[in-house]
Amino acid sequence: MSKVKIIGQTVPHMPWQACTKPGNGAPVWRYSENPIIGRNPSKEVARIFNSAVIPYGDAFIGVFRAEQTNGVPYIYLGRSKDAIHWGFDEEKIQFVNEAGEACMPVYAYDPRLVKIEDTYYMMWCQDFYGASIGMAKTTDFQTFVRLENPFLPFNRNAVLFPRKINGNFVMLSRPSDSGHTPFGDIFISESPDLVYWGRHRHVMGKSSEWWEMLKIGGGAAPIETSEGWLLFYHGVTGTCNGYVYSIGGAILDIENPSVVKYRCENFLLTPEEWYEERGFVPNVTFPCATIHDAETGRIAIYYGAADTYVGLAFTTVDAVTDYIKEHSVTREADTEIGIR
Ligand code: BMA
Repeated sequence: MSKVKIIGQTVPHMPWQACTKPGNGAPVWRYSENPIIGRNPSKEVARIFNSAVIPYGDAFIGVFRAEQTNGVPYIYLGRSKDAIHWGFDEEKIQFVNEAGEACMPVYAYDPRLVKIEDTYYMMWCQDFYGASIGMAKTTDFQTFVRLENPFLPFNRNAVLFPRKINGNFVMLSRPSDSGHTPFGDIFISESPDLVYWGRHRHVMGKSSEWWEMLKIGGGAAPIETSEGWLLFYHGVTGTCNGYVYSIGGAILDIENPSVVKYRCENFLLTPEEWYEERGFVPNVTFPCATIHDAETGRIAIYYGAADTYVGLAFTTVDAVTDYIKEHSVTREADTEIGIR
């Protein structure tokens, strides 16, 4: 039993591997068989990365960012018994509107997937006169009904919390431009009905740490714990040779998640392995989901690697929250209720 409690379901069949190769810092270690999804994973799909998975029945299901061989990103459904070996549908997800009519985005990428009560919600980045957030819901992974686009363009990296807070749906997002955005802070918004969004607050911004000096963005859906909402996010730095994407960690207040309780000054994972450093876009580790077990406190982090592969890393709720707390540096902009 862990010291810090994960509030959520038990997932005894979740993927797990004890640490055999400790990293030079945070208690987050890679799966020895990474990457778990390689190039050309299915028909007409060149690369799968930046994808979200979730327990489903006694197995797992996921929504996968698939770069088609024609260069257009779309979201495909995948299934797995062990959350490591995945099979993918040959057809992309077919979205419909409330009337059941086809309602396909022009392109779709970087999906996240969250279960709230009996419904699964996915959100992704799409074209709405520029980069912005798309949303859909499903209860059976057969019919995917589009919801209203929550925000105006330009925006990316939307992540819904896995339960309502004070009666409202709550979502992180990262206002951006429509290109390779050279700025970006994480904001939070509330909605009573997933149509009308408001009470926008600032959560946290880039910091003076080298690995998140340029921009940050929400990653995996926050994990509810007895210490607060555990958030794995991405932090970006600029080099003379392009951006580098690392994974960071923070703990947000349970009742008011615009307040950052702890924020780790060190990255939790940064590109080091060949599949993170070499690919379509080198030097990217981009977290989009976790699978976690309330009984053991184990956490599996799914991250896109080099815009080419999917990697898997592990930690435990005790180890990672201790590390985040021991190395926490928060600034006033993190701890204020972000209204100005
Ligand atoms: C971001 C998004 C991600 C991608 C990253 C690195 O702007 O497009 O999908 O992983 O850039 O290319």
